[in-house]
Amino acid sequence: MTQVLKRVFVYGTLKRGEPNHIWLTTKENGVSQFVAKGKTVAKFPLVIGTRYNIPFLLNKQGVGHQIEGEIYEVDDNMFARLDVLEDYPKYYDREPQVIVTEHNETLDCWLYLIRKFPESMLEKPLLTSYHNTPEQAYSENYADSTADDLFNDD
Ligand code: PCA
Repeated sequence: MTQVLKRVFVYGTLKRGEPNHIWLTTKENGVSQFVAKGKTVAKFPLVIGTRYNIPFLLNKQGVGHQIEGEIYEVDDNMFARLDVLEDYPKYYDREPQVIVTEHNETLDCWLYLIRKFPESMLEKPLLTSYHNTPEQAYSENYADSTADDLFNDD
């Protein structure tokens, strides 16, 4: 049976050139195909937060900017691996959102977002696009912390 692929919109560390992109290219994780670059139709606050410099798309639609990212089609195995990376549903949640591609098509895609966050997160710079930099380097050593711990020690 051929498998129905799911569309995922990535805006953070899963993008090309960013620290977790390897999850999408590791064959053992399953199938992923790049579709197009795109941006959310809705505005969202995208911030870099905690001492681990994690990109967070906060669930507060209408605040911030349309967020730039990349669309991938993934099989169920890859989708399950991404859920592990994002610690869904404990840490990031996910929901379908409308994405407009660089070719002006609109596509429904899954995206990961944070539903429970301290209001102080909204005082950080609201980004249009995430990029990992040495000045604010992403660290994956947050694996042992819960979302609440992470936000508390920010
Ligand atoms: N990875 C996911 C969500 C945030 C992150 O770092 C992404 O790139 O879309």
